[in-house]
Amino acid sequence: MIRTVATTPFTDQKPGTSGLRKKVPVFQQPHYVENFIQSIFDVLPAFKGRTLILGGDGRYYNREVIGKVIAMAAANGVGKVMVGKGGILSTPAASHLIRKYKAFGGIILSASHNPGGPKGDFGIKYNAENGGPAPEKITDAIYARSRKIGEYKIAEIAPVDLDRTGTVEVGAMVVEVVDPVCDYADLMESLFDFTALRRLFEKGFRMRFDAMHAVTGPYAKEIFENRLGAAEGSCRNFHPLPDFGGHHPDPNLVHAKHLYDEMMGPDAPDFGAASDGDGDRNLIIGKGIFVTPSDSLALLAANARVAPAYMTGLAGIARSMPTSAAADRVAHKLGVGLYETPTGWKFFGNLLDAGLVTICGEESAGAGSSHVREKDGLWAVLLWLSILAARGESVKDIVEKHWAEFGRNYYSRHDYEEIKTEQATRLMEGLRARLPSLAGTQVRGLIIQSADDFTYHDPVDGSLSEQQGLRILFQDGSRLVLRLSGTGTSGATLRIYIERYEPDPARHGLETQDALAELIAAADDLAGIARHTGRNQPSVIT
Ligand code: VG1
Ligand code: CO
Repeated sequence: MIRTVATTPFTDQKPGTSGLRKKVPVFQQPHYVENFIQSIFDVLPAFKGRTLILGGDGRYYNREVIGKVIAMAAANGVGKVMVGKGGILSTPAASHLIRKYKAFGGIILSASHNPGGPKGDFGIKYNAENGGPAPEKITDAIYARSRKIGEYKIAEIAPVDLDRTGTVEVGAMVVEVVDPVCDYADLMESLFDFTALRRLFEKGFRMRFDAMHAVTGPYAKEIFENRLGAAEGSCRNFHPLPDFGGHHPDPNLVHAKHLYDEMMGPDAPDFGAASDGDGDRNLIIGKGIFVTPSDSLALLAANARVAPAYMTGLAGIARSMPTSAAADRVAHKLGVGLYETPTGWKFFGNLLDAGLVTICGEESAGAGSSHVREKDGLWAVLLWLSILAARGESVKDIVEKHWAEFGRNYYSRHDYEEIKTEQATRLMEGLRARLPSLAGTQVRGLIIQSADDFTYHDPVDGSLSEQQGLRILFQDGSRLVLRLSGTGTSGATLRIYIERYEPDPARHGLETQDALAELIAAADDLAGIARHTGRNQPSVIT
């Protein structure tokens, strides 16, 4: 039986950089989830009778919301829901299923790298038919609808057993519970030379993969240990837990410090990697060297031809604006286009769909390719392994040779988390107002060449996205970027991206924070970070 339930709108259901993210108790308010899901169905074009992909990163409240979405999909005329067993699907795996089974879209339940648990974060994201996060046109429409919604439809059904694969009928709709790993692992096997990778492990290559008690555990076990023969125990923290074991599933040097310490230690394996809550990010650490995500993107692009899927070369490379220009130098050498987009994977979708780019990446530990429409943590790890297998050199040697050839983009991001929203707004507005007068002036001995607020013109659909980050470009090619996070769930997070290019190989061995010290000081002079926020240092440095 289908019920139509009267409801009143919430005013805060505006999707951010990657879907709607809030604290769990916010989602637990009566009608909150239902309103948002109905808003999605209300704005989508014809989907009646078609397939919806559904899954999440397994965090607290995942199963409850899966149940609600199934009941609402049945009431709204969806033909079939394909849901990962246990309600689990990594974000890249969901993207793949949407494409493979020609679904009209997918609903992914995740707050990615944010902590989970009853007081932690939760999130809902809609992905479109191409497998990618809905573009702003759709998320704006969902938000507009959520502010007017007066009722939603839900079917009264017996709960579906999510722990048993197979097909059940739910009213006029079919629910298929699928193995979340198999199709994705097959996709990886189609892109990379698994025989060559197996040989690498046979020769004694040691890796450590930390799934951080998040969604990639079962995927990593299957791919690295079962299919590629990495030693048992190569994957760590591989049981997905609803609260990620009380940790923060963010693969960076703060939250994956244990991995970093191991990789810097005397008995370090050859290669270390980790992924985030929903499996779309990657952290890469070699023996004795951390690879910044911006460098990793450049290296993956420069060496991609070692993998069968990219043997014929890349169509182009895209990076988010705050990501370092290391990839630009690679694109230049390869003679392919380089596209600079706003932060968030949704902006890569059009470029990938139009065949303009093959590899994309963000400074926030995201890299991916045209194989899906999301960033993909395990894909990045597999491409790294492919490069290591083909070149037979260490991560450190490969990175240092890359710098010697292209120069090094020293790069760091400083995050000021949970500052007061008014303070963050005042800081950004103050600097934005001064941007037009900055060109030609000096700060800390550095001459400012230009300053602006990044506007993106999508070359495919012509859409415009404004206010995507304040940029200060210096005459020597250095750069500062400031923007506010669109994924946080309490207060505001200020992100400062700092970059300096160093062509001279004799100066490639500096400590990153030392190499950037002047620029870091310049950022404070320009934006008054300490003055506005009362903080003397960032909460997280990556
Ligand atoms: C952050 C990152 C951005 C990334 C987004 C989603 O957004 O900076 O590059 O695409 O998270 O990643 P923001 O607006 O907080 O800076 V994920 O792995 O959380 O889905
Ligand atoms: Co993520």
